[in-house]
Amino acid sequence: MTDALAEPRIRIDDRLNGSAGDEIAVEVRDGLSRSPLRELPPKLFYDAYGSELFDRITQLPEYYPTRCERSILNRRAPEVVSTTRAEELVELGSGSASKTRALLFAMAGSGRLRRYVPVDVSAEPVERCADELCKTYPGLEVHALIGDFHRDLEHLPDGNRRLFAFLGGTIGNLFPHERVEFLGGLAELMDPDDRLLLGTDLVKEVDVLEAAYDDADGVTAEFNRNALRVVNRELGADFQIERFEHRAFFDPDEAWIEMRLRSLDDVVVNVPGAGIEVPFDAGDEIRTEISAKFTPDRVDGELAASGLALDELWTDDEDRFAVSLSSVASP
Ligand code: SAH
Ligand code: AVI
Repeated sequence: MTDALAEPRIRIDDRLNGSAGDEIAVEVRDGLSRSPLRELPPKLFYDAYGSELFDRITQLPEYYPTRCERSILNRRAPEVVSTTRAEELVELGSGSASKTRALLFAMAGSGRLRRYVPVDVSAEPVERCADELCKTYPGLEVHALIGDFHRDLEHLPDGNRRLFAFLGGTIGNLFPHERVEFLGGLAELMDPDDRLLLGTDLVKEVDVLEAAYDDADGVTAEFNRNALRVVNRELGADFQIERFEHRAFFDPDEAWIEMRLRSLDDVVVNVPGAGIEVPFDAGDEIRTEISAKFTPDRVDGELAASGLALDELWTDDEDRFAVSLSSVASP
């Protein structure tokens, strides 16, 4: 179902359109029935409140990824735009698109900026930034896709010389098999003139990594518990949110951060909308997110395994974060 805001250059294609609840019910039932470790999908963090919390996280002193990626994009945007000659920016998991502005600014400067296509499950930040961007760039069209990037990319509008951007390290929130499937699907969608700009967080000292996911002000803890708040609201569950403790640790074998919620009590949680009752012993945990950390070689390898060829890879001054540019590999 397609919908338009007051501004005629903005088009919002809402693929969730009321169906999000049914899908969440299936995902929550599967995830909370898993043994030995229960699981919830990380997209549950991002209702309007969770998206606001994420924006607060990006400003925390401990959370380096946003600052590092922004420094790379600010420095490299002109080069990205001149080498790709992109006319259209398709951004997956765009959120409030704060770092994307450098790319749009450079595209506008080249005289080629035509359309911005943000894709996100969270409608509020996307609608807000569509309005702002149309005011900033008078000729820009915004075609937003509100949906799940695992499922809804077939609804992307056709386009020419598209720059796909998947920033923030969000690719690391996918499990390895999901990453290859996701990037492979993207490679199939891409034309030879399209490019993928991918942000990946890099492996580094464990204390730096763990502090980024367990900040002193407890914003990340609140963000993590928000998944339970969403399950309570969407599925009528009775999680006592404050009785679940935030945990974040680096797993060196998997090279990922895991975020979990640990029950402080023996309790049975009812989730009527998913048709389940979930028993917890005190100390039992739910995994809510992985956030994989890469090496440049691993980025190259995963792109190649997905049918993409690495053209460039840039890091920030401290080598904490990488942004790569790739294209569809020739057969
Ligand atoms: N790109 C931004 C935001 C990253 S936060 C940045 O770099 O700062 C991750 C974003 O992905 C959120 O806006 C969230 O709503 C969105 N997201 C998470 N899972 C998603 C999914 N399965 N499909 C679509 N969007 C998703
Ligand atoms: C969106 N994603 C890349 C963030 C990350 O760092 O994995 C989500 C996040 N989780 C905790 N803090 C931020």
